[in-house]
Amino acid sequence: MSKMFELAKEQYAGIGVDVEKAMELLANAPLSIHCWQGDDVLGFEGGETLTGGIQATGNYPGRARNIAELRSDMEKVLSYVPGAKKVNLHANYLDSSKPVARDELEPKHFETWVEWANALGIGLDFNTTFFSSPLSEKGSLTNPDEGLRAFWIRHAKCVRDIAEYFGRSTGKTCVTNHWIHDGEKEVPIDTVGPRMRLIDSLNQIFAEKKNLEYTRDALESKLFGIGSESYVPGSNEFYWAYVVQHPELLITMDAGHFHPTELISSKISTVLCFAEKMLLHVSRPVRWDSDHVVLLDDETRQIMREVVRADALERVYIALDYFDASINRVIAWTVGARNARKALLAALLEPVATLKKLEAEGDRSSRLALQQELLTMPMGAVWDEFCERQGVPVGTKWLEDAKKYEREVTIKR
Ligand code: RNT
Ligand code: ZN
Repeated sequence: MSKMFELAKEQYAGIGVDVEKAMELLANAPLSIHCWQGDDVLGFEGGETLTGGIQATGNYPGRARNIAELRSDMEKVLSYVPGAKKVNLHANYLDSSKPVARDELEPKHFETWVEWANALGIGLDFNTTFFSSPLSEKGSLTNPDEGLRAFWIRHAKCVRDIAEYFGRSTGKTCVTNHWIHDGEKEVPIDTVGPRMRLIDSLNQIFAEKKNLEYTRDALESKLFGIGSESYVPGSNEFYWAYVVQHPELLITMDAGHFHPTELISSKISTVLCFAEKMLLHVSRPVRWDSDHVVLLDDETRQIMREVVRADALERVYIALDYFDASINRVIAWTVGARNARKALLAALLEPVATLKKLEAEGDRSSRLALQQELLTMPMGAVWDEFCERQGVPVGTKWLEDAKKYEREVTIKR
């Protein structure tokens, strides 16, 4: 144990914070690390373009081109990020030598992922993949063509079966996120029709009840995308209403899916008043849903504070969602994941009971003063100790290793 940590621990104890307890909670709170930062969201169906209103910009060398490369890169990232982890897969990351239609996906196409996850002792999360397909150019679950809409309903059903298999065979609940890119560049005349079709699609997809121990389904809303600037049927109020009517489903809130001045941190407590659980996509929008690497910025910190202050660590699934192709992808991945963890640590190092007491007593001046003092408390020493105990590199050591991996592996691709 470092001297710095000992001193930090004492200083936190002085304001009523149990550092050991905070580190224990941090170690056990799973962080779902998305697979798609490693290959610019392309997946392994052989496609070379990303469509559906999202974009990975940049062409830094070293993109993972196959499953072996992606797993190798992810193993690096996992080794740099302390605490419990899950890996979040998309349905287009199947392992198959032959092409498989998205409505014909089966657990067997993801068997090697389960073996990989089990060898690492981590859980898997999952996602339907509606984007990057010629069959969803005019939409997926809202598609006016009944044949195509039925195709995408079948896709979602396949994904739910695979998710259940993930949960059963890893022993860890698989959280499955559903996001559709459907929407319009201009406001259509009929704004109700697509939404009614979406309701019908969801009703069909979720008609079969799954074992909630193995899998939970979540619906991700969005305000707009590239090419769907004016109208998105799967808006926040749409899914929120649907989820409230179907309490076994969860709402997903992505930090980049609202108006630029709207913050998901301010919405968490409302969701928690009405829903058992929820899913977060921790991301960073810069002027639009740009999916920049997560920083240790005010909003990321506020998101984690809201979760911790509401005592909701067990109720909020925390997943990452960003993709930057303009810098070293392993480093981008790691920076965002470590930042999400650091933000959670900062939240766990708050004297929440004291702050709530001050608030209840009406002492808003002390509440403000204490919060501001907290900002310069020695969290870094606790973070380093946490990394040390979790067996991941301390400080910038991981960066040296990541640069070495770049020189020896990714740059040669
Ligand atoms: C898109 C959504 C969605 C995707 C991933 C790849 O705006 O945020 O979560 O980023 O599914
Ligand atoms: Zn998202």
